[in-house]
Amino acid sequence: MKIDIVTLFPEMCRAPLSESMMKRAQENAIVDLRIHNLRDWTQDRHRTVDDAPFGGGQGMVMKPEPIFAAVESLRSDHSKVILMTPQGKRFTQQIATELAQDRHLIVICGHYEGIDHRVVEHLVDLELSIGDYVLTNGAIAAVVVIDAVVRLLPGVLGDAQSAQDDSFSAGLLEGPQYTRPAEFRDWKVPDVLLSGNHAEIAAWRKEQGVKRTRENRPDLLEDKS
Ligand code: 5OB
Repeated sequence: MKIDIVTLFPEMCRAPLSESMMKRAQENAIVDLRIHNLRDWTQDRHRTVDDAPFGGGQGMVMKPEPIFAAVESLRSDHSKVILMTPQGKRFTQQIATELAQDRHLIVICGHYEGIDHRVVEHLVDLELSIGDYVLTNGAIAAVVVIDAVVRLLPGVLGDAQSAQDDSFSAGLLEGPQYTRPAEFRDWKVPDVLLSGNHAEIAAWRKEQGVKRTRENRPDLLEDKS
């Protein structure tokens, strides 16, 4: 998969996308990731990327010209153009799975005040938000989406099964995990996990997953009668 990120803050994306699985995916040529500075597509001496809003109001709006120039220079006929914006559709594991099927993603990161709407109407295929909170700009949101998509690409995860079993893929949260030592500061690991009874362990984990989901994420249980 090819991924182009277009941002005003390339350094905000660089480090998190250069570590761990993202690093290996690039070294193994599973993903070809490029991070671009939107200012490279400006034409004026000041490299202007934003301007005051028509109709008045606070803040600045990102100008359309550099964004159109960037996407038009990067895209081919199988590109999906994504805009990171708080007004977008909420990003989910389902959407990550769908995006993992694409050949080329172009991810545009706006700043929080907004973007000329002609970009949304005439250039963008999909507007994505990562959740209901304010961020200073879309670069960190883009990193979240790219991390979630790239780990699903064939050959990125060591264990093919682990993508399947994760929280959200299963529709429930995972239960608690423990490792050595079996006793730490008087707190013991639940006996069942040391029992060697795999059926009982599986049942316990399922039950704990349901309990945790009910406590922390009741919304995940709601449509399931
Ligand atoms: N807040 N998702 C939640 C977002 C966001 C802010 C963004 C982009 C995606 O840009 C300011």
